[in-house]
Amino acid sequence: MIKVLTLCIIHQGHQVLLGMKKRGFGQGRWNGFGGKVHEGESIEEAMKRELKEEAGIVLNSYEKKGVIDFEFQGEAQILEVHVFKGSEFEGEPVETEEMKPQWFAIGDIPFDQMWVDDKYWLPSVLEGKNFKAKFLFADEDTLIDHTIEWKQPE
Ligand code: 8OG
Repeated sequence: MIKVLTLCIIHQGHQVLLGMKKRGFGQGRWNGFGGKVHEGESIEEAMKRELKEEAGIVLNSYEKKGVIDFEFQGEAQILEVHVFKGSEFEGEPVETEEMKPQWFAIGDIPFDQMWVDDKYWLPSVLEGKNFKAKFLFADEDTLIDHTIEWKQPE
């Protein structure tokens, strides 16, 4: 079974906007904004809806950067996460029930308080690369294997 999710990292100049996840899957970690794609919704619609719900902002410009398949050993479900990089938006990021937003300088991204896979792909995505990746986890803190294919932006 494949579960389709979105993830959007807002990147402006030398800064990125991340949110501290306050509940649910990934709680206690900094991450981009995103979540499950609902039935009848496109992936891009879901990505924008999640940014509004989780950070209170309306996204005006973005690019698709890649897709990551996450597998947890012993589990049949694959999480297919569609990754976007956003730039222009309307509104001020606000804390919501799910996320507490904060700007980080690119050199100060808190990788040790993020999903362990992020350090493998996020720096290159911020430099402009596109990609497709697979990560196999033993549990939420332990990565067993991964492959990353880098692509030229279309
Ligand atoms: O709806 P929910 O909050 O459960 O969505 C999970 C969010 O977390 C969604 O935006 C996808 C994202 N996500 C994973 N795994 C990983 C990961 O390993 N790294 C990052 N950066 N985000 C992830 O589900």
